[in-house]
Amino acid sequence: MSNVKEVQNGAAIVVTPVAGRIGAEISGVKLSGELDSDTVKSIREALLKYKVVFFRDQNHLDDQGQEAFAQLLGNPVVHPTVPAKDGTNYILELHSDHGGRANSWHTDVTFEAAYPRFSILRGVVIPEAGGDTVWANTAAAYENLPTELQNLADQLWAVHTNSYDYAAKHTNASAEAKKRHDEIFTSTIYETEHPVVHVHPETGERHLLLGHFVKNFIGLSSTDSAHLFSILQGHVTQLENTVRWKWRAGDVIIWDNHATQHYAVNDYGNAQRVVRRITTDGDVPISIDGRRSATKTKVKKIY
Ligand SMILES: O=C(O)CCC(=O)C(=O)O
Ligand SMILES: [Fe+2]
Repeated sequence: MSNVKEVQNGAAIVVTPVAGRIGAEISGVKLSGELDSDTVKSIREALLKYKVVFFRDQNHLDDQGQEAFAQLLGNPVVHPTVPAKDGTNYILELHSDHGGRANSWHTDVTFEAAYPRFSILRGVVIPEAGGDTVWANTAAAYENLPTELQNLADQLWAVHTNSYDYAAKHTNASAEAKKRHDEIFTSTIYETEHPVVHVHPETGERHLLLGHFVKNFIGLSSTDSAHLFSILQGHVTQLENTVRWKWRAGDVIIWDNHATQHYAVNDYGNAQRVVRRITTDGDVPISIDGRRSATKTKVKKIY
C-alpha cells in the first residue's frame, strides 16, 4: 500500500510502509540543503507517523550535503564525547575497522538529559551481505504492554550512563573498539535520570525509554534492575515492533530518536562497513506526571 502526497512545487513524494508497526520508505525526493519547506514538512510528518524513514539512491550527497540537509530538520549537535570527523562540523563516522559496530539495542546518547531528537545516517560503504540495521518502535512497545506492566513502568525512573559494560553488551568487540570506548566515549562520564515512560514532545504518545545505557532503576538493586530491564526491554525488541533494513550505499535513514531503539547487526565478519551520522538537538524528556529528566553526574576522567 502506498500513500502519494503532492507538494506545492509539483513533485510527488511517495511514502510506502515497510513493516506493520514501524518504518516507511520515501521515494521521489532528492535530499539536500535546498529542499523546499513543503517536502521537509512531509518528511517530518512521515517520521512522526512511522518513526524511521528510508531513502534509497542518495549517492549525490557528500558530508557537506548531509550536514546541509540535517539543518532543515533541526539544529545539528556534535556527540558529547566523540569528536566530529575531520573536515566536518557534526559527522560521527561508524567504521567497522575502528570499532564502529553498534550491535546492541539502544537509543542514541540517552546518557544526556536532552538527548538527540533525529539521527540521520548515510550508508557510505556497505557489505555485499549482512550489516542490516533493525529499529524498534518504543510507543508500540508501551501500547502493547499488559496494563499491569504499564502501571509498573509508569512509576519507574532509570539511571542512564555512558560508562556501561561495553564488552558485555557488544559481543566480539575488538581490542581497538574497547580502547576507543574507554578512552574517548567515556572521557566524560554522565549519569542521567529519565522516566521509563516519557511523553513524546510532538505526538504526545507514551514511549518506553530504555536501551543499553540503562544502569539501574531508581530504588531497585542492580540484580532486580537487571531482571526487570530484561522483561521491559524484551517487549521493546519483540519482532512485531521492529523493522529491518538491508542497506545499499547511498541510502539515507532518519529515525525519531525519541520514539525508537536500534541495533546494527554484526554479521559481516571482516567486510568493510562505513556509515555516517548527524544528530539534531532534542528536548529533555517529560514523564507522564510532568517531571523532567535530569543529569546528576558529569565527570571528566583524569588519566
Ligand atoms: O551502524 C548502524 O547501522 C547504526 C549505528 C548506530 O547505532 C548509529 O548510527 O546511531
Ligand atoms: Fe545508534
